[in-house]
Amino acid sequence: MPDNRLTRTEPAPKTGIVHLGLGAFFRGHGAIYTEEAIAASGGDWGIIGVSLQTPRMRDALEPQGGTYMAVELGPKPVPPRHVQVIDRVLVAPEDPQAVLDVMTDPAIRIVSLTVTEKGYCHEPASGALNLTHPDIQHDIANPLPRSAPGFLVRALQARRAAGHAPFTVQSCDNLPDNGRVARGVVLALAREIDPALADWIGDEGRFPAAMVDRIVPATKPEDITALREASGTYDAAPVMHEPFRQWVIEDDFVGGARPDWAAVGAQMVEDIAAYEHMKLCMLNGTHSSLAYLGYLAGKDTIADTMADPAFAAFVDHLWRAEIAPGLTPPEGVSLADYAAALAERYRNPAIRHLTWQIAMDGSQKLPQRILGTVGEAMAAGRPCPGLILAIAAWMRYVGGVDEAGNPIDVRDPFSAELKALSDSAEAPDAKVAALLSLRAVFSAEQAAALLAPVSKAYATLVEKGAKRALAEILS
Ligand code: CS2
Repeated sequence: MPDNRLTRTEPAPKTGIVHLGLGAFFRGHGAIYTEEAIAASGGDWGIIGVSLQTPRMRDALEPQGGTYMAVELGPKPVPPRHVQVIDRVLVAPEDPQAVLDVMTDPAIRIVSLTVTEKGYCHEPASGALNLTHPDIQHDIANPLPRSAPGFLVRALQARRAAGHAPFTVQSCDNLPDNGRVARGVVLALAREIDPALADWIGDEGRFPAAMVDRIVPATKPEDITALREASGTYDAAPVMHEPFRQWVIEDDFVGGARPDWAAVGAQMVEDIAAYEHMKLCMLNGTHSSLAYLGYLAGKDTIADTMADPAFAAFVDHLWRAEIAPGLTPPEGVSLADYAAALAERYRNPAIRHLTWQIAMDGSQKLPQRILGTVGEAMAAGRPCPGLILAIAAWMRYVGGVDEAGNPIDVRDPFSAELKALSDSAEAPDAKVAALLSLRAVFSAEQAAALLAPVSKAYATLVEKGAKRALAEILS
C-alpha cells in the first residue's frame, strides 16, 4: 500500500443510518448532504455502509478509515472535499448476520438504499415483487438473506421481536414512486415469511419517496491517478461529481427522525411525484436515449454525444416536442429552463459519463424512463418518433453487435434472454416482436402498440445507422 494513503482526520459521527449499496452515486450525493446536515444542525447520523455484492468498496475504504475524496468537476475549480461521514463498511455476503445486527440496533433510525433498479427484485413492468427471483426464494426460506428486500424484512422482524420501533426505509433509486416500490416489495416478502410481521410493517413502517439527482459516473482508474498526481495523496475510492445536486424528499419518517437535510438545500415536501416524474422522463429518459443511440454511433460519453450537433438537436427535440408536452411540472418550475439546464449539464466536458454505463440494465430502466412517456403520447395522439427510435436502439444494443460489427458487452439481468430473443429472428419486425414479448418489460398492450412503429425504426437503424436515423426525424 502506498504510504501517502488518505486517512481519517476527524472522528466519525455516532451512527444513525445504515446505507445499502455503496456505489459512487450515494457517496457523491446522499453522504455529502448528510455530512453537511450534521455540520449544520447536529444529530447522530453517521453512516454504516453495506455492500451487498463484493468486498471492493470495503477493501478500498477500510484503510482510509471509511473516508474518501469527493471531487467537483465544473467550470469553477473547487477544492476536493474529504468526506468522513461513513463510519465503516460491511460486506453482506461475508457476514449477513453482522449486517442484520447493525440494522436491528435501535440507534439506527434510517436504512437508506441505492441498490439500483434491479436491487428491488421487482418486475419492472408492474412494480410487484418477483417471487420467482432466486434471491427472493432464498430469502423466504433462509433467515440470513441475500437481497435488499430480504435484509430489510429480516432486520424489521428482529426489531419487532426485540420490541424496537421500525427504521424508516428510504429509497434513493431512480424508480417511479420509489417509496411505494420499496414498501411493496418489503410487504410482499414479509407476507411470505410472517403475515403478522407484514401487518406490523404496514402499520408502523415508513417508506418516504425521494427524487435524487446528481451526475456521478463510476470512478475510473484514471480519476484515481489524476487525483493522486494533483494532491499527492492516494485515495482508492474517490468520487467525481458534477456541481449540480437536488434531493426532494417526502417528509414522512418514523417518529419524524431524520437529519436536517433541509438546512443544506434538500427540499422536504409532502408529495414528490411531480419532481420525480419530471426528472425520470426529462433527465433519465434522454440519458438512456442518448446512451443507446450514442453508443451505436461510436460515442463514448454523454459529453461526446452532445458535442455532435445532430445529437444535440435530437435531444432538444425530445425535450421540447416529445417529453415536455406530456408533463405537469412542479409548481414554479419551467420545463424549458429545466431542459436548458440539463443540456448544460450533459455538455460538461469534465464529466466523462460513459454511454456504456448508462446503457446498463436497460430492461430495468426503459419502463419508467421511456415507455410511460411513449404510452401517454400515443394515447394523446402525439407522435414520438425520437423515443420510438430510442426503444429500437435499445433493441439493437441488446443484440450485442454495434454498427461497426464489434461485440457489445451488454450488462443486464436479462442479457441472456434478450440475446436469445434477438437472435431468434432475422427480419426486423420478427426480431422486434420477439423482444416485445418480454413481459417483465413490456405489457401485452404496450407490445401491440409498439410493434409497427418500433419495427420501422429498427429497420431504419439497421439500414442507415443511428446518426442518420435520428437526423431524419428532425428533417
Ligand atoms: C443515469 C443516472 O446511469 C444512469 O442510468 O441515467 O445514473 C443519472 O446520471 C442520475 O440519475 C442523475 O441524477
